[in-house]
Amino acid sequence: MHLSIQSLSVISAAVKGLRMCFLLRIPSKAYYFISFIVLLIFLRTFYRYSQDIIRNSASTMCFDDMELTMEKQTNVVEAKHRSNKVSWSIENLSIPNGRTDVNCVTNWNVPLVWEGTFDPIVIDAIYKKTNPRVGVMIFAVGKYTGFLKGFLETGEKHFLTDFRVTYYIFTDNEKEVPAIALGKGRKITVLPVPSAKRWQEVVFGRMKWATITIDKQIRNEADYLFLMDVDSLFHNRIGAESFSRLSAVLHRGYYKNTERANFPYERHPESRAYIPVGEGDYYYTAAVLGGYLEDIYNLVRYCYEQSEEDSKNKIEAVWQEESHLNKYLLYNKPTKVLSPEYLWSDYDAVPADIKVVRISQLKKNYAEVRPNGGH
Ligand code: UD2
Repeated sequence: MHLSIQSLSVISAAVKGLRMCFLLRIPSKAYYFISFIVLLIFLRTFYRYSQDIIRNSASTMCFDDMELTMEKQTNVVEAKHRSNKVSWSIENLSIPNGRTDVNCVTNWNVPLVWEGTFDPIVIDAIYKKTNPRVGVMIFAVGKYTGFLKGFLETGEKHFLTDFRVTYYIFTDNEKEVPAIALGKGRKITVLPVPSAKRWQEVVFGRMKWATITIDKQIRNEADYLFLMDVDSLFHNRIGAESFSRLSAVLHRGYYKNTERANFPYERHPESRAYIPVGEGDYYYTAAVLGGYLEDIYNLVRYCYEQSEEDSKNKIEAVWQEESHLNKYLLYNKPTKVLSPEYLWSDYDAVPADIKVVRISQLKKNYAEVRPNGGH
């Protein structure tokens, strides 16, 4: 009990007065009067004391509330300053709601990444600590140089924006590589490759030139490496959730309504890309791939060597390098599978399970952009 000094002195004075009356045998009327006054003083003191308690507890509550509001505001400010300004701590870890409408894990128990299954701020902050060097290999041969501007400009807005990124542009026409304003820590390296008479040469050639160039140069310059089609635009954030030893993207055309037996794998046993009916988990696109440099190296070298073997036997797999890629991924399982959010297409309507389109393949006039036309 914390009675004020003033209250205590008033009470003790009243008690003293009462005792005096009692000792001096003052007439009973005066005695009752003084008792009444003492009672009043006591009640008043009690009242003031209880008011103090209420005020004190109220002010403690206000302070707590204020702290909570400040904490919330800090979180809001931090959310606004996401990406490289992020300083997350154990207090502001959020728990993603997860998804129940789609499968978020593969049969071999690696993540299948969808919007809603990770916290973009936290995951970027975790990987940012190691400040990885990211390489992106893109081929722009012949008319495909026309896609570079859109790819690079939107990549600068959405692709691993606070990370160190080098775009390796393989092209037969260096002059057509546009000058794009790049963010801090980001650059373009142009690598010459021969022109092609057939588009098939280019798509197979990606595996060959990627293998050669990793050996010659990129191995010393990147930790993570991506391989992407150039005829696409980034529409939404792609961040560190895409990182793993080997990350592959589900092809939008076959991720939910296609029986495994109907996947467009190479079904001719003569091809090195052959996958028998009854095997295979998913059908992956060759248009977006990523992983540790050495894992991507093993993959591109495998696809290059296998397609060379096919070529010696005058075989071209049904979906070119994508067929060999699917064969490789059947026996070398991806350590992360990315949903078709990571490559959708302007040709197709966006279904309800695709909450975010991160990259979308552009519609193109095949006859116009490919050296030998064709679909
Ligand atoms: C599909 C695949 C693609 C590849 C191809 C093989 C998707 C979204 N894409 O795309 O990854 O497996 O089939 O058939 O599933 N390129 C040039 N110059 C050319 C031709 C191609 O630079 O003359 C490059 C360019 O980076 C392009 C990529 O190769 O983005 C793939 O070629 P495509 O886009 O013509 O192949 P497409 O649309 O059939």
